[in-house]
Amino acid sequence: MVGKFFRKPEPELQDRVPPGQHLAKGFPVLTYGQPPQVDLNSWELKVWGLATPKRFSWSDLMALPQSNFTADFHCVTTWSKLDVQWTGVKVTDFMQQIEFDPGAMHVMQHCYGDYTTNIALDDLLREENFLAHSLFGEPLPVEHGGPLRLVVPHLYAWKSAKWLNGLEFLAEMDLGFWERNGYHHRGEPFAEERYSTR
Ligand SMILES: Nc1nc2c(c(=O)[nH]1)N[C@H]1C(S)=C(S)[C@@H](COP(=O)(O)O)O[C@H]1N2
Ligand SMILES: [Mo]
Repeated sequence: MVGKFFRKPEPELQDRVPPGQHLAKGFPVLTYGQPPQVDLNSWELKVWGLATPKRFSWSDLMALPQSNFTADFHCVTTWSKLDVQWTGVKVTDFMQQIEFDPGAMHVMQHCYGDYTTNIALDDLLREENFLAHSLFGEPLPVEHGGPLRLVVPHLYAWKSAKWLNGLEFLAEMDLGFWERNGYHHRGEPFAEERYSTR
């Protein structure tokens, strides 16, 4: 589909656009259900499971090293957006605060509004991943996951939980919301891991 909402990538960008994807015009919003409204005073990010339990308040999070990120964003419904600019905390910097068990291999992302998505610990710990609170220099709009979302650029965007509220460390893979509803457990866009093969 090319037209009002999509365009074909320029040849020099083609290797950044995974197979079966088109470039979106603008930045579409993809949410299952209603976006939750979360007040910064009561906001928290919790860690539990195979890790020392911990709760981060908004000021705890803002006290961590802050970085700018430019990343490509690929939704499994076939739109991609290149060079999205975000500000937030590198996952590897955040993880300096976390003590997880050697047996932890997977993580369930939990959100305000009950969305979940699973990720392998190795996929979470990559250098390019981050927790974002700003988008193109403005506070992250609610519809894009504000106050805080995870961004995992190397996987389809359903793995980038909006309104992130918890990280549960697990020994075994468990399936999140879309993964239980037919989507691939990992979701690597260049391998077109769209649907579950099981
Ligand atoms: N909490 C939550 N996170 C979510 C979703 C959702 O419905 N709820 N949708 C996912 C999907 S399918 C995509 S493509 C991206 C969309 O992010 P955007 O709305 O900022 O474009 O968020 C992901 N994270
Ligand atoms: Mo998506």
